[in-house]
Amino acid sequence: MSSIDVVADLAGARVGVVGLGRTGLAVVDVLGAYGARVAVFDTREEALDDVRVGPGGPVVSATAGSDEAVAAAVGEADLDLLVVSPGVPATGPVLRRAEREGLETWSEIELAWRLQRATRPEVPWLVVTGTDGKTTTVGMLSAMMGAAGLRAPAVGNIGVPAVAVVAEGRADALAVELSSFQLHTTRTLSPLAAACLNVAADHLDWHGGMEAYTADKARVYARARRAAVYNLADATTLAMVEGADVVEGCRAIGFTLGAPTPGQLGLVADALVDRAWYADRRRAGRELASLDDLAHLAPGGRADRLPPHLVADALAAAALALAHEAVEARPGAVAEGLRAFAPGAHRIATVARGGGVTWVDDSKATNAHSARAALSGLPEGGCVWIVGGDAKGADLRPLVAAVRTRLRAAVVIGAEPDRLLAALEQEAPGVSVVRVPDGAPEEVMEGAVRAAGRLARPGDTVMLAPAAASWDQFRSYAQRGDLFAAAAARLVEAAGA
Ligand code: UMA
Repeated sequence: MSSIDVVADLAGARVGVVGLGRTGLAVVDVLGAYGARVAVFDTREEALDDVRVGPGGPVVSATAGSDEAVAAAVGEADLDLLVVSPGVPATGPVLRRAEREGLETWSEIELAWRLQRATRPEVPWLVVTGTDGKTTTVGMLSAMMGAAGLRAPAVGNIGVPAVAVVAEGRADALAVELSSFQLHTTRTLSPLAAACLNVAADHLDWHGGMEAYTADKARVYARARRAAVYNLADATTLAMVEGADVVEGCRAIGFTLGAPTPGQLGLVADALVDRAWYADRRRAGRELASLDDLAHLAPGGRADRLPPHLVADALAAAALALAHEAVEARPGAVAEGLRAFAPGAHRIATVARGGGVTWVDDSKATNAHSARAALSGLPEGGCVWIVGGDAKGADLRPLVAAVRTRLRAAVVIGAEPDRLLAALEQEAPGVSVVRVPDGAPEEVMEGAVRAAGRLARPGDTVMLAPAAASWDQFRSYAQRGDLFAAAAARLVEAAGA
């Protein structure tokens, strides 16, 4: 087994790729372009259909089998390097076997970073992790850098493998969303600026526990060069920064929904204010943007209904973006970027309005934290909440208790709703609850939307924020959101007619 340090060593090297999803297929392409001989592995037989094995291509062998079979095959393949997809668990047989064999193991992010260093080292990475809000923050960050004239695509866990974008070689900077999965096997990344937005229990089975999950999130700050951005409302993120091995001169910058002190970005009345990068920060702050620049992201387009977490995301994105000299030279890019930022589909997206009722799709709220964040911006008693699905074993009582004052009513979906119904009965007595019978995806959502339409009063918001994965009744959270939007639009149209 030879050792692989730099991308140049890839020519002729034997590299294993585990997982042939979006990440693995992009990795195979890049490895092929650098002359590696690739052995691919997947637990799904059908996944192998997506690669061509044999002479003329980089893939020299393909193996499918159980986790254990894949681990054994990896161990016996005489590899120089292994690149694992994010889904391959830290505690599973593949990574354990690789460790036992002393096999160098990288995430796709590690490969992309090494490729970046080898090809265009001047291109900085600005990176974001956290349990919630990272996709929004990365989108805002990318938009801010774009407004400053940079080609700075949003890549990573957001759905675009970084390695493919680096291989294209056209970006000036990258706004990179990193999951804890990706960070686990990322080893030399040295970002210009890094943030962990918050930490709450998630993916504990993948990591093997909360401590391991937090430790992997903390890796985001390693070797940060200019800024390590943390959340004043989440002490864990500050502790991560304090414990991080950053490059000398790297600054710790906090963000807060309160008034900022020197070294922080925060909120003063309705202004997003910088007292971290601003030269005169000891005496004063500078206004970067106002809540109006975010109003298009609020239910019904109203700045007074902005969920607080979106403001926090915007402050974090600004703290990161200003680490780049092009944004620092043009701080107006922060407000401009926020105005230009369009959230991804199914994230607090207003999909219909009629009869004074606003219909909001936050199907992306697949856990309690994001559902709570979505509802927190709504006025008291004004929300008809469509909730439920595969809660992944989570206890939803604390969520129900936290949002009950917002609720007019709850419409419960999900194949096995008993625990959720009990949580509503216990924590939100007096709130009307309608249960939608199990059925085909279209029937379930049609039933939910009709029920919500009957319960909502003028001025209310109907919010699809399920706090659960969709898999028990829908193909994906995207399908769940699409069906909601379509049914809401039909209902509004029918009522108008
Ligand atoms: N596979 C194995 N063995 C395993 C696990 C998976 O062989 O132990 C195979 C599967 O059979 C499948 C392939 O690997 O063929 C799928 O790989 P993957 O699960 O790593 O998924 P990708 O398609 O490569 O997508 C990944 C991220 N997925 C996960 O982290 C689970 C995507 O994040 C990301 O957008 C994409 O890379 C591009 O970088 C999704 C996600 O759910 C959105 N992320 C989690 C989250 O945000 O909470 C972390």
